[in-house]
Amino acid sequence: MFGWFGSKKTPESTVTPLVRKDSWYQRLKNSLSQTKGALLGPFVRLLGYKDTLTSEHLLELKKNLIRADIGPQLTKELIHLVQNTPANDMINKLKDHLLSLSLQPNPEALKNIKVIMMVGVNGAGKTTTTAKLANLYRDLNPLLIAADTYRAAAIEQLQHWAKKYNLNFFSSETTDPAAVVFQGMAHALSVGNNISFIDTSGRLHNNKNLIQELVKIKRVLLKQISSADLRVLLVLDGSQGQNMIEQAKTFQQELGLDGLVITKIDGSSKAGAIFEIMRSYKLPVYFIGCGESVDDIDHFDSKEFIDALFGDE
Ligand SMILES: Nc1nc2c(ncn2[C@@H]2O[C@H](COP(=O)(O)OP(=O)(O)O)[C@@H](O)[C@H]2O)c(=O)[nH]1
Ligand SMILES: [Mg+2]
Repeated sequence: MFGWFGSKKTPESTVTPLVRKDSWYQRLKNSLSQTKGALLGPFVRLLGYKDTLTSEHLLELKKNLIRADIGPQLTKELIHLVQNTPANDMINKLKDHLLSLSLQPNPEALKNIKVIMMVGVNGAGKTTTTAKLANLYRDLNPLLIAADTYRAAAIEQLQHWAKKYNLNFFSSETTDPAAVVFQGMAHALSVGNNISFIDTSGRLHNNKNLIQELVKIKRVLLKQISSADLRVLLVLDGSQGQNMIEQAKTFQQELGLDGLVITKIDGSSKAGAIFEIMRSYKLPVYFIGCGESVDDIDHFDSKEFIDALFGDE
């Protein structure tokens, strides 16, 4: 099982902008339909065009915002914002405010990335996302590094994706994940993989010793590449709602994060929580995952996300 496979050829290291799939917006809309349903409950459709929102409307809206897991603080803020607002203005006001809280990486900064390290709790979607991203960046001759040494099954899971989608793959018999990463990066640098994606094992965010292992991996990586080339991304299961906030807090404090990946926004009505996380921790969302297939991922575009959430009609 251990070893590597893949191409030795080094393509030109020009970073080509990723081609947006036409169907992505539609998929995003479908995936967010449950959160949208929670957010815009039936009363919204019943509102007369120019009605000023009454206290009953505001109460309904408040329930909806809580249902979509927007969180108590932001709910309060949004309700305050739309008081005395005609109904036809309400959605635009909500959208504008959420847009003002949203953070996404600067496209220029994206071009520097040489290594993306995934961290997060068990089951958040790290391994799946690692593979999806390598596929998304396949023009850059990416390398997958299997550093979840706790479970042989995790290495096999990543290897399976690599074989299926013809992606370069590295694993090692070493059980120390930092050593695997060091070897993997040395391999990537010698072979000429322009970007590497590192899968790590799941940590309970409250297990400080395990998080220290991630700190060690990061330290080892920074001996091989500069911090400008590294992104440490916390993978969050979007169906976890407000629980994501606590995870972001600990990983940010203990490890230091560059951004977030939100997975499983399909099948969840709690995607609203991501706004509070962006605001509280000043962390941009890099990618959004909306399914189990290899192409169910794309860059986070806050305007597109909010349009998909509220409807762009
Ligand atoms: N519906 C859905 N399932 C996902 C998504 N991302 C991952 N999963 C599933 O979530 C489960 C856990 O994913 P995995 O990548 O193994 O999580 P890890 O423990 O963090 O590595 C798997 O069954 C994945 O297929 C997503 O965006 N949508
Ligand atoms: Mg995994």
